[in-house]
Amino acid sequence: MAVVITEVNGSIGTITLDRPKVNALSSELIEEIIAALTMMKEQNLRVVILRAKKGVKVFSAGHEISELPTNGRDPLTYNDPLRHLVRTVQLHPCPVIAMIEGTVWGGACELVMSCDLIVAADDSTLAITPAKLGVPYNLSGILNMMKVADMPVIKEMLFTARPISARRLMESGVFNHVVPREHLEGFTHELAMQIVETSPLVLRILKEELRVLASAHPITPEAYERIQSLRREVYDSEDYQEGIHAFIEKRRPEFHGR
Ligand code: YZS
Repeated sequence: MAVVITEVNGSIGTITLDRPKVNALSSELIEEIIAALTMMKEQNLRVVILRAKKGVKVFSAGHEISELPTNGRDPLTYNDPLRHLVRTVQLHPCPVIAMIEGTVWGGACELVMSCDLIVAADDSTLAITPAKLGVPYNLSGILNMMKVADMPVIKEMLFTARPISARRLMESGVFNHVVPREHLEGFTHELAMQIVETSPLVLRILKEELRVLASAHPITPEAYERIQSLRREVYDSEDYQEGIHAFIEKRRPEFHGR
């Protein structure tokens, strides 16, 4: 059964997440989003809209938690499906607009923050939750979020793991536009139409220039290895196991710092 709905309307492609329950980003869902993006690239579409079904309570609950490893492996390696999806969106040749209704969690926040523009309903929220689940988020993922949110806001989001309102996300530059739910589709379509009227060759190079410049944060091999070793301490810890198991067992985690 397909877990995304793909539509093409003129030069605008729409990818609608349609996985049962809460659109958790399973490898199956991610494969289908990537396949839809590939098809839209081959068709030279000018804008892609990434959305959930109209009226959802949860836009996406983030990484499929049952697919996070509990056998001592790094949960967010370079080849994890979520990492692959984020890179595919960033490298997609035309703008990708995230159109958000409902709540967005964990890795799905990084996904929408890696889109080029975000239009959100006024009651939507983002919650970045690795500290609630015990997951040592990876460096490029943190950088992707730092690129769009002010440092005080990204710190609050990471350190509290609490949902942040659309209003605050708008103020801190994460969201481009916040509109009432009933205007979300129309507003996003208007924005997409403005993009369709521009030069595709220029947009493609502008997007790539911005991606390359925003990612220009060199670190030394020693610093990278130090961070990897600190991350490993986390995914090898009892707290990591506790975070995942507490979610599965539907209880609050008890973290002990070991
Ligand atoms: O009980 P059933 O079988 O119906 O399943 C429940 C949940 O277990 C399931 N579900 C998920 N399954 C896999 N992966 C998920 N991320 C996930 N989230 C939820 O969906 C069914 C409905 O969930 P309920 O909790 O009963 O529904 P509700 O009370 O409406 O609450 C919905 C939310 C989304 C608020 C709640 O399920 C929730 O807090 N989910 C976890 C959100 C989260 O923290 N996601 C982050 C996942 N981790 C990542 O993306 C990163 C790797 S990290 O950890 O670094 O942030």
